[in-house]
Amino acid sequence: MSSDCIFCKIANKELNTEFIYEDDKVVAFNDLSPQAPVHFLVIPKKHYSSMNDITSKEAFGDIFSAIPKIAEKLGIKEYRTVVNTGVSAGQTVFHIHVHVMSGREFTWPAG
Ligand code: DGP
Repeated sequence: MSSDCIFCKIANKELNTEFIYEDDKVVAFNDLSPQAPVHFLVIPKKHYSSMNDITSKEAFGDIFSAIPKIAEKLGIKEYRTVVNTGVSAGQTVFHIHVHVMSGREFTWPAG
């Protein structure tokens, strides 16, 4: 837990954010600034500032194994996953999170 981290506060249930999924390792909630009709974030409960701080396979497994379960719960079969790592890549919240977006067409490469 990092005391000044907004996503730690969310994971710790300090901000009354509604979870669309929770297990013992991760939580998922809708993005405040959705970029698609479906846009949620999956975060580990444990604080890692970014992808670069994750050293265990388990952490990735916890995050990514939750995604298809959430997708099934929401009834989505096609979606884009994005992890921004570092300021130049668009990371604004320094607690690793996976964006999951669906419900529209996506272009490639992403801008
Ligand atoms: P990124 O730019 O990859 O670091 O994405 C951060 C995302 O987090 C951005 O899409 C907006 C979202 N976000 C920031 N603060 C909050 C918050 O307090 N609640 C929710 N639900 N989402 C937030």
